[in-house]
Amino acid sequence: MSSHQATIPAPRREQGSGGASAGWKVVVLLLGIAVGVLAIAAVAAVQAADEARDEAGSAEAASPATAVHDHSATASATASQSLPLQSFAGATGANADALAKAHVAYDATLPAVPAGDLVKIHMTLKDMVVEIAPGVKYNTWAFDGHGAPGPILHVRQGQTVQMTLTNGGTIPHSIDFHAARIAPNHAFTDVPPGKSFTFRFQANDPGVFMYHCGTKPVLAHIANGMYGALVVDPATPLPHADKEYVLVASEWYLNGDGVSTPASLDMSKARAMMPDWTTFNGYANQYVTHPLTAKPGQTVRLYVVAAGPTLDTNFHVVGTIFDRAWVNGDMTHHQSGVQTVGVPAGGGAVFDVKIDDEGLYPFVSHAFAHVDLGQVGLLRVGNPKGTMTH
Ligand SMILES: [Cu+2]
Repeated sequence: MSSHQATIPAPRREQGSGGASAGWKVVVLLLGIAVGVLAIAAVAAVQAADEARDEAGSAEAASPATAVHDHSATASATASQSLPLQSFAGATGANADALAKAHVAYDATLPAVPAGDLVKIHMTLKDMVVEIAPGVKYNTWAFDGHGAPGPILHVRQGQTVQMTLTNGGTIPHSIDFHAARIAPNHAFTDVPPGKSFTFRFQANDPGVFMYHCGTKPVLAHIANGMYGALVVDPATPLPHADKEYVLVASEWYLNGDGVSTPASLDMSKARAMMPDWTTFNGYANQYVTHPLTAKPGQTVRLYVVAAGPTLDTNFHVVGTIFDRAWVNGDMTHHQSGVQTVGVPAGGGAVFDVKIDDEGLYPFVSHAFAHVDLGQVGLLRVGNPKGTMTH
């Protein structure tokens, strides 16, 4: 993987002889001119980035032909300047609406619990290009060959999970289950390309848990799509729910707009926590175009994981209040009448809403930069007329 080096060692000053002083003056003069030119370029780049963000704010951003900002190359020219990072927020393919409609939304439906005491899971990792927003392609490392997040897993408290990871990629990877109490140095070990590794753990703690690749640098592996959700049902069943959906929140950091050629990870932006897109289940706004559904009066259970790699999700459903919120995935008790719940990066929570009135109910991260970047969807209750206007 490509990792941009953020810190550059300061230039070394050589201990020259006195006869070289005239030469040093010329060098110092040239350096002074170079710093001045770089400062002007930096100001221009900041202005350009601001303009790009303004443009991105308009819904119909056509494919902007913006060049990839090579931070590592530019950074090597100067030791102490912090350089502007270029945002590709909102930059989609030209026919964004048609592309969004054509996109097959990630199926958020919670799958059934497999029968038996032992649940065998086999994932084959693949390097693959996926779409993360209309017309925006990204080079992911995909846990199970279908993009990010990886498959939704569902077991019951007390079942044993047997996990086999086959590495079909080009660098080592691993899998870390937050639901497991197990020595990470044995279970979450790196699997070399072409190899498989199997381990078992008993899912004794109910809740909704993140799983992810734990290979260093973890920031890069999660940012490249290596994450997913595991739901562990309590042995004593929860109150009945009519619909159960799983939402994995995450953010993407792009080194290009991804429109003409697939983007890859920009580590500088990942470190700076400056995402281009934030999503539920890997694709910006997909449940706005393809809403989750329920009938009036039904109880909808939402399992939410914030995969990050870094940012939290402030989960909220517009137009209703959580009837039950199992905060932090603590299934021993729930809160009631809660409006917004913070789901920390690497954490999860479970929410019940019962909505009686037909309508379109947006679910969001109420940290609204996330909505602007794509972490929003709709719960369509009944068959309301019209569309969401805000
Ligand atoms: Cu990995």
